[in-house]
Amino acid sequence: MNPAKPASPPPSPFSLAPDQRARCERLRALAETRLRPLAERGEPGRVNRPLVAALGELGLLEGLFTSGALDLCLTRESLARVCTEAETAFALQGLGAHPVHAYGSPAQRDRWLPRTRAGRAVAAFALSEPGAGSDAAALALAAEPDGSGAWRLTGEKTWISNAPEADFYTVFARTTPGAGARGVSAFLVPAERAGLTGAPLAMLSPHPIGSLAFDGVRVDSGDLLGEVDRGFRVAMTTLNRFRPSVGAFAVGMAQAALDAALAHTAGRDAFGGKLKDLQSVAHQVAEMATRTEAARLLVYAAAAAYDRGESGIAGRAAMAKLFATETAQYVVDAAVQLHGARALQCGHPLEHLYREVRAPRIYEGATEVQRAVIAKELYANAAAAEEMP
Ligand code: COS
Repeated sequence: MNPAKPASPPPSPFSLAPDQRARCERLRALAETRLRPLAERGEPGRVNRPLVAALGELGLLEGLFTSGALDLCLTRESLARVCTEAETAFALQGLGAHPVHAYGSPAQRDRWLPRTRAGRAVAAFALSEPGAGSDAAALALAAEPDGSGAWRLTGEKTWISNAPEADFYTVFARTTPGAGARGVSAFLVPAERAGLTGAPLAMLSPHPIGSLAFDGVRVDSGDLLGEVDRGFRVAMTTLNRFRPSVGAFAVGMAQAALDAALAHTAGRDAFGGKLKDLQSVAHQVAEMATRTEAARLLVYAAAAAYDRGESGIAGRAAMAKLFATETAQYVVDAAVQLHGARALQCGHPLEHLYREVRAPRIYEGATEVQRAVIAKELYANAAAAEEMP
């Protein structure tokens, strides 16, 4: 006799629960009807404030601060399948404001978080510098005491998403020269602070990116996020939370490219039949789908491990980000190839995805940095296992 089937099977780590799937469908519908029209009216390389405000009005930004890492991934994947501009605007609010949420004082949180959630204040995360990209601990933006208990920030940040149009920046600066990662502090710097200027950069990435120049910008203890000289941890723990979700963004783009490839190859006549009837084409879409699903599972697993507070989060987040962003590049490229020249025409969804998919292999830690993080953790674990009695 077959055992009775449970009415509602327990949630599996390998597939989403019905309510999670329903939420993803709702998000895709919202992205289609409410967000994409606003994104299409935006100007490439500029902050799209109506789009950010709509993300707030729809209650999506609230989730950046209240939901777990897996929910964050599901939101990013769902938005990315339909509207990458909405996805990125959503994610940047989280990256810039998470340090305020996690490390800010009550005054900082009260001033900035309600407006960020409502989509009325635009946030940015300012870590990279001309001389400190992958080697983030080499950052040189100087925070020098001015004798009154405050600091003056002097130097430059570059490749900062949402700069120079953001309303506030989480800025990482050097409070102790020569101390590497242990001499960095995080500050919340409002855009209107005297001495802070910026310029947009023309990049192969449709979202706004710019540089910031600090000319003796005054910050005091009320602007600190966390403790003096403990800012590197603020940066790294923020990245631990967001790296799997960059992978989710990539999975969403890969799925969109796969969907486009399936539709095109099923309908396109060539060589006396449909493209899909060619084995080389069928095998190609099978490979794209398999890699996309593997990336998705790695992303969900890393995010779920984060939510459960498991150990080894940095390595798992790195694996998810690395594998998913590299996979998305492969899948989008393969989808372009299956479409032929039409996919390269400006305005084609794949032409857009082809430009979007490149940057995530670099930002929030390049693929090579993710490999370094993973290897470091592997060797540390192996050494710890050896020391065990
Ligand atoms: N989570 C928590 N803490 C971390 C961490 C992580 N993922 N990575 C490093 N740390 C902590 C370490 O534990 C260490 O703390 P203690 O000083 O208390 O021991 C400190 O940070 C320094 O760590 P480490 O010596 O490993 O730092 P490195 O200088 O070797 O740099 C990498 C580590 C390369 C991983 C880091 O510079 C990095 O992530 N670079 C990429 C930066 C990036 O993502 N830029 C994009 C910006 S956003 S678009």
